[in-house]
Amino acid sequence: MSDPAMNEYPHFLGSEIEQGDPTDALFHIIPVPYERTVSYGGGTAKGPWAILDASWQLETWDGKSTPCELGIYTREAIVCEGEEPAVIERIAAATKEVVSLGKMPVAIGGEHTVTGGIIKGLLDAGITDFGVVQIDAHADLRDAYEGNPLSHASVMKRIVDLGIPLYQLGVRAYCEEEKEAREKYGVHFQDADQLVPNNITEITLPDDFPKKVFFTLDIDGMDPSVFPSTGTPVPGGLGWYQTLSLFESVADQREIIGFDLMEFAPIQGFHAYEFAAAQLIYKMMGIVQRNK
Ligand SMILES: [Mn+2]
Repeated sequence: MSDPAMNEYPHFLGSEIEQGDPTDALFHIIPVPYERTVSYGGGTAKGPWAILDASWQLETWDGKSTPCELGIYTREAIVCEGEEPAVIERIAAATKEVVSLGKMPVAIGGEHTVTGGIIKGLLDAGITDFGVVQIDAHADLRDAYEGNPLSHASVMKRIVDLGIPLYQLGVRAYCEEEKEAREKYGVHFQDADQLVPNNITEITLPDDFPKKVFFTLDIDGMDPSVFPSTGTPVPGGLGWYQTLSLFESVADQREIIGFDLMEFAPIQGFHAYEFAAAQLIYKMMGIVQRNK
């Protein structure tokens, strides 16, 4: 990170593109430096700034196409001080605004709790016919964690509670309560112990899975050898190409209505991870572009 004073957030890919009119940009980056319910290591509040800063090192050509041709607008970072429900409301309001413009929210966390706010924003904007596909090391299906129903370990429980269909990929740490929640709510999943040893790079969504998908990427779903820069790393995760291929297989089959990258906690002095996170977001934009 070139400047630890994080008052001003750099615009995504600001070295190459102007921050234009929001109505001209498909992708609306929403930085959410929210960090509250840390279970182990900290630092996710610094994730958005570090990733945006690193995005200045990206090439506009992602190897297959030029995603920034669709326009990238970086919104003001969400103010994350105050009571948790108030912050969730602010995230939801920003998301609703993006969706109401007919644009695509791309949120950068912050802890995974943030995704609950984005989902609320989609619902507030009147979108109800969507499912969520999640990459994560953890199921995040506890009803509450350490007494907190707004914990990052409960974010997917809040989502299935709303009746939203869920497909989990890469999970390798979950408790009995979460196993029961999977059964009760009919959660679809392919865990890391199936995906990684068999190098599975595509999935087939069930026929009755909604046509619109919000894709949430908890960076700890990927292997710590790729991304050690996260609060609760677990070995045996997804690789770089595997993650992108899985995302692409979902984008092939469904309409991506937004995505996020959560739980990235920069490690000072290790720029490789920040750059990798920025590139991952840009490559996901490229996959969206090529599957439109
Ligand atoms: Mn998570």
